Amino acid sequence: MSNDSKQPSRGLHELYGEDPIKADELVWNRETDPDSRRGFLKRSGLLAMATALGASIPFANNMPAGLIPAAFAQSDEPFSLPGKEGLTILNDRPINAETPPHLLDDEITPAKHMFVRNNGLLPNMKDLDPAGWTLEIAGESCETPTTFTIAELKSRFKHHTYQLTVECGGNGRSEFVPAASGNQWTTGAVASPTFTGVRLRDVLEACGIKKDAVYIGYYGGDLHPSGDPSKEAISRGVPMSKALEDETLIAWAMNDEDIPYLNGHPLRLVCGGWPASTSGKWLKKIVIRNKVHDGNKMASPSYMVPKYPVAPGTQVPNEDMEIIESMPVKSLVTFPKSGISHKLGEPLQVRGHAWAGDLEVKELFVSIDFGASWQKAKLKAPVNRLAWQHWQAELEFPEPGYYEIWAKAVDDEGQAQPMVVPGWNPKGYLNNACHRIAVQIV
Ligand SMILES: Nc1nc2c(c(=O)[nH]1)N[C@H]1C(S)=C(S)[C@@H](COP(=O)(O)O)O[C@H]1N2
Ligand SMILES: [Mo]
Repeated sequence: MSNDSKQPSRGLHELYGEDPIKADELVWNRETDPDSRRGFLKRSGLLAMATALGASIPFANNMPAGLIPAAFAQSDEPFSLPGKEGLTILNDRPINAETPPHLLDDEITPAKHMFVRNNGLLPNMKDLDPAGWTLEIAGESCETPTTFTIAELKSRFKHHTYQLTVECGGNGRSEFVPAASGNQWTTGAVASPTFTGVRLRDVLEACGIKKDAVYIGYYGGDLHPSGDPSKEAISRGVPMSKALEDETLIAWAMNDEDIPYLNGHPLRLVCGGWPASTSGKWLKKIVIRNKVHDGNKMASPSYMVPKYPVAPGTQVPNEDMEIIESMPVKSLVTFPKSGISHKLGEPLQVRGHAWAGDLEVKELFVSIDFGASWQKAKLKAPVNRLAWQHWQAELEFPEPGYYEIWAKAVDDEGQAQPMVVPGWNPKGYLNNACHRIAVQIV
């Protein structure tokens, strides 16, 4: 196949002419450009866009600010984002980019292939100095509010490393009909790198958890898209039971290196297995709450689904929505890349990963006949709780032609992935339908 990541990247970078885009240009410059209606494409005039498209844009006046022409968005053309390789851009304001399935083939997701999901204006890189960074622990259910430097966190508490699967609650949204608004994630808003840090539990216990504590909430160093400093881009949280789990970390490293800028450097919360919106980036503050945290994007319908099944397109009253907790069972086919040709008579090795929120995946099945029959794949145990699991199978095909390889995971409570898009919901969360890839047998 022609499109591996070693190829010179084409596509979006052409919008910028000769100059490669630099990381700090991705940052909204609040001082010099407070009212700018554009994000990191500010250098790209319409002329540049038209040149890159090879055509003029007759209705250019109607284009919303910051819109990426569909000719670039959601193609599998690699584009350049600092520290990232081969991601597909979905939105430039704020920056959101997902990973094509074949680039998630590694057992541990490399930093360059981890998706990026932002709700607001990125913090300025110069404000992210780990030496000056502090984390405040407070809230009405905290006995002794305390502020820690990263050095203090490192010296006072035991370090832990876990591989943790983080998936955006909206991963798979693009398949819902009628469409839900928001980033049209296909399958790539998921990753499973290792994170190193201290247990949230150890830090909270050192600050004293009052008996009435029910929830924690986080605050990050990014800003609400309006730029209004009194509002947060996002401030979500988890119940105490999840906060106090062994694997819930305040992390400063990912895959033994600094966490990438776009993924929350220098400190982030990681709540594996839950919607990644609970894993606060650029972590500044954690509050211990005596009620369900009420930060931005905790209110219905954000990150909520109906309490009962609804027909597609139903208007669901806010009070009938509930907060998403553990993510559902899901899997990916990460090898081969969809669209390859393969020779008849030679067995085809296929592989991928499977995960199931707080649960473990028990079985993984593959089908080459649109789900009429299923073959059991080899499935490995997770390296630790909340890490994704690797599966592998060898397939044989009866005759030349077009085939799809489908993968279906089953969790340890017996829940399987559906073959079609499940449970329509107003915001398009929790699509865990089977992943499919195409193969030509020749
Ligand atoms: N401070 C902050 N934390 C955040 C977000 C954000 O916009 N700001 N987005 C959340 C959402 S919705 C997701 S899916 C994950 C994405 O993490 P990533 O960008 O490192 O992949 O971060 C979460 N934490
Ligand atoms: Mo998300």
